[in-house]
Amino acid sequence: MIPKVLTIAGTEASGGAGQLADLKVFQEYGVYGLVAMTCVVTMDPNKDFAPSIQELDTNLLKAQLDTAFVDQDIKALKTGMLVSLDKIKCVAEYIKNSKTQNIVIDPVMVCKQGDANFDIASAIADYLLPLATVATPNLIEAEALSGIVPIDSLDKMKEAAKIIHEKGAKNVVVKGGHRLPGKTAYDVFYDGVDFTILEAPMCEKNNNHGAGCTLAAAITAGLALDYTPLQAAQLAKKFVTAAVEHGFKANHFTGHVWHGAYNNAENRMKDK
Ligand code: PXL
Repeated sequence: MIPKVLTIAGTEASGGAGQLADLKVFQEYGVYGLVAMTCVVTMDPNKDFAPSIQELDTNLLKAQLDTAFVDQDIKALKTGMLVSLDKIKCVAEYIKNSKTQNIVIDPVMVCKQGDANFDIASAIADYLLPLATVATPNLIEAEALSGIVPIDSLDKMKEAAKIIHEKGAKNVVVKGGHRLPGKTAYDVFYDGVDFTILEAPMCEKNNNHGAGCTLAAAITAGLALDYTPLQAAQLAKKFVTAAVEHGFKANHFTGHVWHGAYNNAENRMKDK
């Protein structure tokens, strides 16, 4: 049976990040993607592509989760932008009551206007980290979750990973990606005992919108295929590195990763 994999996150209208990235990654991994949408992110071409977030009603999120969990056969799931305290609590309840064992928490902290990021960070720590098979903070999120500020070295990434593990995540991947200076893109994997540094040459081109979501989605799909968390993270690193290397100018404001790069998906249907 093809494993079902669910993303509980926001959609992003330019196509590179959020659930759009997740679903594209799931398809590349050969798993069956489902979506429960929390919000719609749009960018305004008349305001330098400034993003705005429209949150969906929490009852509509619940209805989507009821649909997705109908037979309790979701092999793995991922959370992304959850926007509000209300939704974080709702999603935590559904995860706790589900039979799904492979839970990836991508602690996206952007929230609707009015809520402090601090509230979102502490709600993610309280309600979601204890449920995480793997948590995948980027450096900013890792700073908010660990209190280590700034995280500007591999050692500090390791320290933050330890604290986030102590808050309940069984495994932690701190995504350094392109944010640390130098010629190598580092991520730190920690399972509570050992650290594994994931590395790839830094890509100079900067077409990396969607990279964080892509890495987390790839880990989720890997867990659904029965890779261990470390194996899933290592394969995801290769997958996202290819996606960044083949990133492209998706519009005149942003450069996106190409989610199909690892499998050369652009050639799949040619000459058929
Ligand atoms: O931080 C990545 C991200 C997650 N989810 C949604 C997004 C973005 C970034 O643009 O739009 C919906």
